[in-house]
Amino acid sequence: MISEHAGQSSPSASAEAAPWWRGAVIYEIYPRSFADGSGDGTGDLAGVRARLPYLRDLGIDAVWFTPWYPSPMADGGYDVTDYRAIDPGFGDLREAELLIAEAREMGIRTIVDVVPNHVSDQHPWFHEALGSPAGSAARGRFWFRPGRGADGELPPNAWVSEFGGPAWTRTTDPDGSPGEWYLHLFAPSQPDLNWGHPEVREEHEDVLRFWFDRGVAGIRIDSAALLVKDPKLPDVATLHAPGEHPYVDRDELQDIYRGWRAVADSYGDDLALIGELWLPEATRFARYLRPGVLNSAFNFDFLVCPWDADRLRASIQQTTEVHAEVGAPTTWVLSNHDVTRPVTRYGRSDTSFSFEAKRYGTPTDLWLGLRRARAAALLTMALPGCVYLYQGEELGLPEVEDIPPGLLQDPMHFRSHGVDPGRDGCRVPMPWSGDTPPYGFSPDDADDEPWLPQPADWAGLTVESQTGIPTSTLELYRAALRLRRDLPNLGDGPMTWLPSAPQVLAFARGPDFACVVNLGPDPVELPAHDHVLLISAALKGGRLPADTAAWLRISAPG
Ligand code: TEU
Repeated sequence: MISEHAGQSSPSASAEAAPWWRGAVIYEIYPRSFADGSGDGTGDLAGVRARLPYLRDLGIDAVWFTPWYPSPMADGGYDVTDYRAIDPGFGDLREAELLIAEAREMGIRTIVDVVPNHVSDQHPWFHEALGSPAGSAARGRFWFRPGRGADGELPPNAWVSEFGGPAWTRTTDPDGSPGEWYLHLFAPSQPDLNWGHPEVREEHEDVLRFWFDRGVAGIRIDSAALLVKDPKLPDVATLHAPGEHPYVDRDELQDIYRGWRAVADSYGDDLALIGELWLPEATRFARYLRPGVLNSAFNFDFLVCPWDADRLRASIQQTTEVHAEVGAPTTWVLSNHDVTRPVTRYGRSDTSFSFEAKRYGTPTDLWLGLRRARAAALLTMALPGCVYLYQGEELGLPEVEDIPPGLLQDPMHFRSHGVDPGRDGCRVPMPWSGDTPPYGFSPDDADDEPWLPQPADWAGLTVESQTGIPTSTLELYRAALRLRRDLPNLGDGPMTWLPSAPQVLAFARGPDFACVVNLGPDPVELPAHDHVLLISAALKGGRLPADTAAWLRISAPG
């Protein structure tokens, strides 16, 4: 049973009784790149433990670790060989337990990432399957099928991997002849599990218990809409009725997650199940957030929005409505370990995000991008519900776009035949201090360089160099998070749109707080207010300039 930690401050004072996950600020840690305690150039749990005071002082409520389990790292840890252990490069289980407990002492909850769609091709189950004949029970945990064509030389269907290329790879039988094919919606080193197999279901429910027993407060569910496949494995059509796509958002998922809910609820009522659901249709998305299923999900609709007032307003409005219908808290996400850093994205002519559009050599104005990213941060932190921050976002890090090709790691890059720069650019190790790489990421006497090279011009972006500088992005985040904790109407709760010019977003939280964001080219008048609580860039002649957000104390009516 998880007990409420005494020192835990409520994410929203207006909601003392509301569960923590309705209004939390959740900080995503990509363990490889957060802090390196051992000096081998890769981040680890010792590094995170040493930086816990930084996270506490930043003012977050929880950390989400992307997978920290043993993994060949073919997809940055999303290729897991053992869900009940820690990758030796990161530490060990004992250290994870210490970390979870120490974080909790500081008022920080821990969320772990569970990857149920697939395992590593080095997972014992897959080894067993490869060593077993066609039709065997061991192969039944995955999707093995004979090929099409005279000699089975064609994949069983035309599904395309999320990383590009075919979603099937052919195996070789023990005698050296070509064998069956297996399904992988991601890289070939990530074979998909068959969720129709009872052992797959039992195994995952047991993995949840394993981590809940160690004090974690929530689970982030990777690729949560993809687990279930139509067993007939039909080709994908142009249009599918809701729930009838062969592998996206199938209705059987609801029952799987109801099972997970029951496991979580057996520990009390404050464990969070958070879905990574990339779904275009808001009402289908919201079905996962009904009572008895998941608690919350990442709001990718908001994340992919361009820097455009109408589009953002529409996304915020729709998000708020569909979540209210099912009683779930809204979430707001600007970045994560998969997408282009906002400072870079908002500095381009196309400020939306899509995996397909990523290209080398896209012209970027980083000054403009940073200005907008800072305004977007204040917008996000003022909206109702939960906020997800990705490590380095609080430093205003840009995407690193000049990683030497030989050092790139991301399968998305390689499977696009080098057309897509991949996701390494948002995974570059954090700069903490000093003037040159590794910027305090590794100890001074480290043997190895960071696993991805850090830019030579990041001295001004380190935690050390931004600390105490009132205009720095780090201090903007610190101030915003402090206010978010102190002001009773931020976090979970209602919002009210205020009248504004078309290119301005303005809304109130409670009777005396307003957030105003100017996305247009010209300065605008601020609404009547007592004083400015926080602002992402200086006022211009008393007006709110372009690409700037302000938090205002307004007078309560009457
Ligand atoms: O990402 C999943 C993901 O991005 C896709 O499911 C998404 O739907 C698709 O690319 C959109 O076209 C998660 C992790 O966040 C990512 O790092 C992993 O590589 C991936 O799962 C596989 O585990």
